[in-house]
Amino acid sequence: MGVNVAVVGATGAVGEEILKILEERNFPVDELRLLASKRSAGNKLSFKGKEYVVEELVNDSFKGINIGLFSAGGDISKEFAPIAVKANTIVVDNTSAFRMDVNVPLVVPEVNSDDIKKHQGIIANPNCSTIQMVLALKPIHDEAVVKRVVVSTYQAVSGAGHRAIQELKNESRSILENDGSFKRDIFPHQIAFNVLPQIPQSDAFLESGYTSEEMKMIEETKKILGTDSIRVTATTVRVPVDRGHSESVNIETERKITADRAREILSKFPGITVVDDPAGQRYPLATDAAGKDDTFVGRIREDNSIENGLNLWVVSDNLRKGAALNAVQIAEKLVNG
Ligand code: NAP
Ligand code: 3JN
Repeated sequence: MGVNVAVVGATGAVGEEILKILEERNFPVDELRLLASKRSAGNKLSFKGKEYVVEELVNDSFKGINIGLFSAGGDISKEFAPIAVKANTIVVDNTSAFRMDVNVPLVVPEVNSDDIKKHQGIIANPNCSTIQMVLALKPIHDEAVVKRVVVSTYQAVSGAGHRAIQELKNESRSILENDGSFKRDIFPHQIAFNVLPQIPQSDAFLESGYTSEEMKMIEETKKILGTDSIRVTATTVRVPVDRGHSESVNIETERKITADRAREILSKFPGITVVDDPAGQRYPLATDAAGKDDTFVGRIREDNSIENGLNLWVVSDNLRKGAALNAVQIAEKLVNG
């Protein structure tokens, strides 16, 4: 039997990717409801060759819906996820609204799929930068116990939605053509031909000097790996890349793990492809990861400045494994067990 699915935020960068992935993976969709704001109500989106009309998200939107895939921002999730749960819809939430709630599992299926069973109506999808990092950390943690992580991210503009992708294109064109027409809307500074050490672009910094994106990586990693003892520090950075987040991950472990052994266990881990051929100048690239499902790991080498240290370069498609694919994989686990 099929599943009745609602996609909340269906017209967004993540929502559109969810539709693509449901179709590609032949998710057993029976009824499909596409929900967004009043602005896009009436627009048409296609799924498996059929056109669907986008509806405005309202309190009644979840009648008869089994699974709701939410990606319309935290405020919308806070308001409508409880309404959906009351209507017997299981919510897979792509926002930060419930990620740190003790009653809400935070899941990367390859890492902690058993946590799904503890859900009380809502399952949270982690932040994109966390997902790709914990995938790489998990096999190393199981082998050598991760003590500390120092991560710097290089995040694509698509992480900030449709309008951010357009802003990078428009600003790049305007600079190249020197036409002076460009007006900034999303990013606080020039993003074209630049690097901004601030994600998200709209929030103020926290009193600690960290951004909320950095705190998400720190807190979510502990929750997914099920330990408070991993110390994480993060610097999250926006780069003028369309799609694909890259991360430099420095790891300190309790036990020694050689680069060869790390290469071996990472290459066996589901959802990871090792691309690590320095002689051939082959390493993970955002342009190669875009459109792919796997998370790519390379530049695997020992950090000789400490006793048990390792450096990795980790790249993944932020809209796929970082958001839509991970959410659909959770939905698949709900359906297939
Ligand atoms: P986006 O391209 O700007 O799309 C936003 C979506 O939310 C659109 O479908 C929009 O509908 C809908 N929306 C906005 N206000 C709404 C309202 N009042 N009622 C119903 N729908 C509304 O953004 P995006 O990149 O897809 O991201 C959306 C959200 O997903 C983010 O805010 C974030 O919480 C989450 N996200 C998570 C990750 C992750 O790391 N897991 C990554 C990226 C994003 P309209 O077309 O009607 O405006
Ligand atoms: O900017 C990125 O690369 C990822 C952005 C994720 C994001 C954007 C707006 C709101 C989130 C998130 O998933 O943490 C949120 C949010 O839900 O807080």
